[in-house]
Amino acid sequence: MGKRLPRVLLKRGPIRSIGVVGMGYVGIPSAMLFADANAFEFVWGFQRNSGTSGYKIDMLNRGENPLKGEEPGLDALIRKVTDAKKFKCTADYSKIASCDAVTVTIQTPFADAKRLEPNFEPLVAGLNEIGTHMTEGTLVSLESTVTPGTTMGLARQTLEEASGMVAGEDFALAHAPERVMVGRLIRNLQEYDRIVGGIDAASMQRAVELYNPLLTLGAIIEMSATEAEVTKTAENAFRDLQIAAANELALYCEAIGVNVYTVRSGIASLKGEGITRAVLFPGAGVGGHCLTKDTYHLVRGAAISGRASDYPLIDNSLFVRARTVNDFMPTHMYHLTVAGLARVRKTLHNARIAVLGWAFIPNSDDARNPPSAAFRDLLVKSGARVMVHDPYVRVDAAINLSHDLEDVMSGADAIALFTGHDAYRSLDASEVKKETGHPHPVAVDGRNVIDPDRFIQSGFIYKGIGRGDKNDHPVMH
Ligand code: SAJ
Repeated sequence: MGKRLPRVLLKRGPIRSIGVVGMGYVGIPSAMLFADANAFEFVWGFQRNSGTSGYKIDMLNRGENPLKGEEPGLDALIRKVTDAKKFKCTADYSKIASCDAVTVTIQTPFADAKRLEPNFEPLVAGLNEIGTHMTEGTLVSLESTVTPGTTMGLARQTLEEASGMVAGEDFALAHAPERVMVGRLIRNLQEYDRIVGGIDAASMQRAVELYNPLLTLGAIIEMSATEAEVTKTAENAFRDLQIAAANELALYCEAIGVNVYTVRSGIASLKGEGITRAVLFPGAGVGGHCLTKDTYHLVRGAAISGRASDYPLIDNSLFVRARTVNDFMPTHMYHLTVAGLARVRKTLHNARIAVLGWAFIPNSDDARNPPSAAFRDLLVKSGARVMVHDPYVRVDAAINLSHDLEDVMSGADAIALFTGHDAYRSLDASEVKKETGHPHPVAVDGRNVIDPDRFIQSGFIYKGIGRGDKNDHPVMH
């Protein structure tokens, strides 16, 4: 650690002004919480004035919330801090010169996940802007989910080249990954423990000074910047792995003709001191913006670290295998649909299939990387006509997405449940059958939301993920 940085930070004094780069699901709530904290005087929200998201600048400056979906407390907080003139959104990155601390909340998608090719372009562009304008003693805190090694590598190099300064000597650098979830952004930022990884002790201390005022129930957990990057990507890789284990168990139970949910609750009964069996839920696949990419960031960290090790790179990684299992589930739903139709001597060619649920999580409009998309592609390739329903996701003619459930189910040879929206839990089997107009429509349940016996009794051909006990039921006439 450089000797100079502690002196530089002492001279700069406490953090008073903060810059948050990237006004998205993470940047907006954190900027508002920083602005609302008594410890700080002012927050700049930085947003590129691009065609797709430039509109957020004026909205935020009018005290309006550009994020879709319900976010408890956020609307009021945006109005409060803009009225109090403690927050302003701008596309003018030169204001970074007045910020004591700058957090970076820019998305880090993959260009090609399977080939471990991330798209760090937006991140590097943001870091260049920061490097160009930041002043001595600034703390830069990278919050985006990145490949382990990025903070000490690409981020540090970009900031040093753009600023002509040295990290750990002239400016502080840390990685403090976000753990927010749609629908509970504010609460997560205040109540979850915050992983803070400084590149050195002085950077760590400065980052703790920045994040402490945000926390109500959460505590700061200190570690190195690279350990923080591994923690974030691994916590999602582990969740993906647990889901994959549940999915493989479901396929197993179908193979031997038993009910995976009975087995699941049997396993969960083994508990007690130090015993855990976190069996998550099998389903039609894993979507969203986190679990679908963070495993590849984790594995890529080992691939680019340059260290010789026994780590089983991408082809043999357990975590990547889990991704393959989860990505197979929409194909399994396709196989169940084909098998269901075959029982009434139908094929997918010209069949009408109703997909119920496009959002990747229940009761949400978030449709990032939805497993239903892979399913729809397979159906279209097989010559089926696909109608999609989702009560939350906006209507989309390109995928025949309608909010009219009756219309979507009308004439359907099969319905496939992809999202566990509450609305689907109350579907009445005889009503649905009437809508389809067929004596033996197929029902494929990817989220365990319908009662198999009710649908079977009504004449449906039922197929459910993990329902080996029901999937070969006799057809009721
Ligand atoms: N899923 C299953 N079975 C399960 C749980 C989820 O198939 O038992 C599927 C969901 O249907 C969805 C996908 O996995 O398609 C992802 O679901 P998720 O609940 O993990 O939601 P995410 O992607 O929003 O994950 C976020 C993560 N949070 C952050 O990255 C900050 C994750 O770490 C959290 O554990 C998760 O929220 C959460 O617990 O809500």
